Amino acid sequence: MKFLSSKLCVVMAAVATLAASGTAFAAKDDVLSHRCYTVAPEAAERAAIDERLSAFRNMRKARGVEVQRAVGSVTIPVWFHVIRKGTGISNGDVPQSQIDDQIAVLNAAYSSTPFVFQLAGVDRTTNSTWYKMSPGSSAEKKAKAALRKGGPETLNLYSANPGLGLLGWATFPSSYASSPKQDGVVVKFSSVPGGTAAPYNEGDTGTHEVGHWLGLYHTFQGGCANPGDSVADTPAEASSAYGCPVGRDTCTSAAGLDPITNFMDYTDDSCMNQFTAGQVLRMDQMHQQYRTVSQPLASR
Ligand SMILES: [Ca+2]
Ligand SMILES: [Ca+2]
Ligand SMILES: [Zn+2]
Repeated sequence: MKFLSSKLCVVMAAVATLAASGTAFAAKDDVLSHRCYTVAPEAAERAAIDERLSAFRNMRKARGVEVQRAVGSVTIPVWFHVIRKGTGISNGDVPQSQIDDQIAVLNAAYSSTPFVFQLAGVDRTTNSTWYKMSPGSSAEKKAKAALRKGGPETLNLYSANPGLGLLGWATFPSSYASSPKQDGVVVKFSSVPGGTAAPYNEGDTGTHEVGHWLGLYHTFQGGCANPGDSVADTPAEASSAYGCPVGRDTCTSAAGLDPITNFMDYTDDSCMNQFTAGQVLRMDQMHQQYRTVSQPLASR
């Protein structure tokens, strides 16, 4: 997840507690301290997911099958659910032009990946409670249960106005099996291209949250310690970066400067502009493992 204004890097356990408790979350209302509330799985589950990906990679290599699918070879259908409190852009009624621009931003950001995003449909729901939904709230559960379309392969993108300076949050591919109806991405309505959430109004909240939806963690996941974000070619980073702090190096014992231009950090939209090859490979494998409706692992 991403938040509008931010000084703190939230420990994931604390995030889980907040997300699980609407009351605790609401009590944070005046802090405006975070940009993203996507909750990474616990270490043991992260390790199990990485083992599964590793087994998949090795099996494909042993069979001489291409491990990574070709650029642009996988179309992801996108349902865009506008949750508004009334008509007009100030009520969260994102116009079709901004929805089209958001899809274009996704396709540009993922142009080095197998994925192409194709708008399948748009619906508009007026509900002032859902409009303010926060991560883990009953409003979120109800909205998604009512609106979600498709299976694990379909990206359901909700726009709303969560407050708390919150820009967005997402679910991981591995969560689909246990919570299919909650699967998807939520973004603040004004974070779409041309929205009012500057400096987060170029649509990269969507890019970042879809990265989670395809199995990426934050670049600062795990801080300076291995396995960090489980991607080898993103330099380790001790904490989230904001603005665009060129030259930042929070893990001096680990090679490389902090990956501040990576879509999975917390920097300004104008600062983030890349996924690494390792992230692209991970997203491709996560998608094949958890979001394709084909055969189980053993038969591929
Ligand atoms: Ca890394
Ligand atoms: Ca470093
Ligand atoms: Zn995030």
